[in-house]
Amino acid sequence: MMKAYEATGDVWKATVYKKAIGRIKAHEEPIKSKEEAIKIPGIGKNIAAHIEEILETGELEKLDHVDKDVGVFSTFTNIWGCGPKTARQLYNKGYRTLGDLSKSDDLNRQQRIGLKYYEDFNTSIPREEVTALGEFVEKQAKELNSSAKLELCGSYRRGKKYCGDVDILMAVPHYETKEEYTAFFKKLISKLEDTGFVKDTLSMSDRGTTQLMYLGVCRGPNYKHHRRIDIVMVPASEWACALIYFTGSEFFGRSMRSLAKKERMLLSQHSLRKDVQRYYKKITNSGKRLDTPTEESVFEALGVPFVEPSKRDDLDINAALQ
Ligand code: DCT
Ligand code: MG
Repeated sequence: MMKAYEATGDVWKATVYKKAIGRIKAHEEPIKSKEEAIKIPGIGKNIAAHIEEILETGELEKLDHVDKDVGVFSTFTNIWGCGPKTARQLYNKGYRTLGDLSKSDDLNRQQRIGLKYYEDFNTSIPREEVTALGEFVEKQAKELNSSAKLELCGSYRRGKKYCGDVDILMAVPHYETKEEYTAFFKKLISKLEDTGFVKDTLSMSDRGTTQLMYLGVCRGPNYKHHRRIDIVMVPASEWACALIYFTGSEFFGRSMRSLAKKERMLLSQHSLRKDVQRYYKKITNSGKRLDTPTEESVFEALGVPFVEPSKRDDLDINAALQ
């Protein structure tokens, strides 16, 4: 249903379903009835009724009425780098299948890579494989600099058994100037290419900030599938705030930033700042940067108890405090 509404451009309804999907995914227990469903925040009467119908009949009749072309749309949006807008454009140009697209000039370089690994990218990664891929990168990094630090983030750090991609955060203590860690990072990526671990590169950027982000495709030495890998390199002083950001969930991160705002602070993937002045949405004084060597120190400065990564899936830190 979410894909259907995305296809028709009904952003509002798509968001309602997206939110519900997130809540259902994060729900620890199997949902066995409409009554159980409706107790979950973010699940309203309508979606609870859909859940009941699926539980009782194994199907959702409303989906049958949804345009068949939605199938094409969702196939296209499952191509890495292809969002709803591109999917609609491709559809309007007459493409209907992945086969059609493979002969087309209408995809950009990244989308062609997305298409090439379509099956693999749409297959989730068992936790053990993420561990092994992380260890491989760590070994290569430590060969370049034995004090290199690496942490697997995202859904992996939140303890999921299956992950959508591999998210790695890296820093080398004492490498604070951008030249130092950029040189290290470039060497590392070349090494990963030379060893045959990295198969394709989607992008490498610094987004004009202190952090470098590599997006690519890798395959472990003893593994069958090609996997999406993101590696982010940060100056050591930004480690803790970057760790909170890349661990997610996106929802949790957003709630932490809004908590900081209430405390007249500013939390980003770079740092935590205090005594921040705002005029409506505009920051008029960016205050003073706090020294936050660890994740714990960030929670402490915000005045909230530390939250284990495994509890950050669907947690709104503001609501948890009340
Ligand atoms: N993130 C965020 N806001 C975004 C995208 C990402 O805060 N718009 C952060 C939180 C999670 C982390 O980056 C990694 O992102 P993903 O890999 O997209 O999410 P994930 O939680 O690791 O889930 P998946 O298993 O699907 O990769
Ligand atoms: Mg991830």
